[in-house]
Formats: sequence, structure tokens, C-alpha cells
Amino acid sequence: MRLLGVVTYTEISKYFYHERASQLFKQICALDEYYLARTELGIMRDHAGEMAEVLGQQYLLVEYGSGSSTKMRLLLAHLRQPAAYVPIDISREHLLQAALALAAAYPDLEVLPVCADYTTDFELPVPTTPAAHRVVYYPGPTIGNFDREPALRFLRRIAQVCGPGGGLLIGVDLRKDPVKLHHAYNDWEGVTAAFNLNLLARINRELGADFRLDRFRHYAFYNPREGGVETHLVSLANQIVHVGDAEFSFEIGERIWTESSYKYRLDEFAHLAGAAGFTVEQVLTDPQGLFSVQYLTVM
Ligand code: AVI
Repeated sequence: MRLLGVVTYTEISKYFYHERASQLFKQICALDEYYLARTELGIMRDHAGEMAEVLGQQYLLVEYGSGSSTKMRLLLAHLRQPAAYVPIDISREHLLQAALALAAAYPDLEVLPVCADYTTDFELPVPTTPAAHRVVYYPGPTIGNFDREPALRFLRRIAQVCGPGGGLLIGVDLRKDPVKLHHAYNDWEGVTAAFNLNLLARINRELGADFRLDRFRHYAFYNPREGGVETHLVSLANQIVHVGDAEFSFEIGERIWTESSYKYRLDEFAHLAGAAGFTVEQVLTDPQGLFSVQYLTVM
């Protein structure tokens, strides 16, 4: 990424997700072209019983980026008595609302919300009922937003949180027809473009910048060598942009790389998981093999 002098893009693109962008992302998830969200939900609906089976019982269930806990509700209908549920989210208000609603719907479940950035260190609360092991739930295809090395580091970190006997239930988007990927990240209504350009609006607002949004265009493409979709913003003119006191010049056609969405082959992800200290215990996919939900256990 070439933005504010930062050359390499490593961690998950978390600066997208703020107010308007979160609304836009919800709209993306409802798009026909964006197969990911509904395919994952379909897998959860079709296989929640099997998932519940491998997770065991009396575990501390920790969800990373819990948001409104929609997928968790699907799982909870099938799970065998977790010791407690720990939703983790960076948005305090969102987190508390969802935790209260969930606690009301499941009065026997201890809900212990943690407001934190799950990519950094945080402390887990101790449940009233002792837990036999820990299960981290990381739904969605977000692991694909990490570059390879950071993905490995992040999975290693999760393996530590899980600890011995623990596991990770994770969504992983799979390699597929590049045309399908192209449409998923270039929807005809332009919602993904608005989501991407909104990053510049946020920089303007919060960092005192003067990006002109009409001088940049959303540009996403599948890179077969890297096995991922790269999302960029292309400068449509030779221009100078100010961010606070700093000045950045863009040539026409020059790009800001805003996000990567890597897609995995099953063997490739198993290799990555192995390097992070996990064994793949269960892989559930949709009938077309577009997306997977996998259960990994700590080796
Ligand atoms: C959040 N993340 C998994 C999405 C993805 O598919 O990489 C973000 C997104 N970017 C454009 N469309 C959706």
C-alpha cells in the first residue's frame, strides 16, 4: 500500500470498518455477486450440528469480531453447553447491545463481552463455570485479508489463546473461477467502489486531508500468482493531495493498494494452519466448493 508513506501492507485492513463503511459492508454482504456471506451462512445452517459435535462441551467460546453475533446465534441453537461465550469486538456500543440481546435470548449462557482489537493482546475473562478447553470462532473470510506472513503470525497468536486441547473454528474463502471473483469485488451497483473510496473520505475527515473522491477510481482484480483479489484506488489525474502538513503527489494511473483478499486451496490452508501449530480436524464446504468453514485443533 502506498499511503501516508507506508509502503508495505501487512495487517487486516481494519481502517475500512467505521460507521458508513460498516453500513456499506453490510450492503456488500447482501449483493448477489458477493457470494461469500450467504455461502458461509448456508454452510452454518446445513452443518451446525456437525460443528457442534467436534467442538465438544464445557469450553470457553471466544468470538473474534463478534459484531451483532448473527452467526453465533445459528451455532448456539446447536452447541452442547459451552461454559461461557466471550464476544470480542472493537465497537463498544455494538458489542454491548449484541451481548445483552444474546444474554436475554440464552438465559443459561454466561456472556462475557470484551471490547478489544483482537489483533493485539487482550485478557480473557474467567467464566463462573470452569472451562475444559477454549474454542475461538473467527467467522467470515477475514483471514484472507491478512498477507501470508501476518496471517501465519495471527494464527500462531490464536493457537496461544486456544491453548492445549483448544481449537479454532474459522471461515476460509477458497480459490475459484476468477470471473466470479471479479464480479464479487466489482459489483455493478458500485457498492464495493463506494466502500473503497470511503477510505479517502475517512482520511479527509479524520486526518485533515483533501482527497477529491472524483479523482480516484475503484479498481479490483484477481492476481493469479498471489491467489488473491487486490483492491486499489487509481488516480485519474496528475494531482497533489495534502494530508495535514504532508504533501503527496500522484501521477495519472498511480494506485493506492487498499486491500487484499486472499483465496486458499484446501491443502494450502492446511499447510498454513500446520505452520501455526494447528491440525485440520474438519472441513465443511458448500456444494459448489466456494467457501469453507474449518475446525482446527492445537497440535
Ligand atoms: C471483510 N473482508 C473479508 C471482505 C473481503 O471479501 O475481503 C472485505 C471486502 N472488500 C471488498 N468487498 C468485501
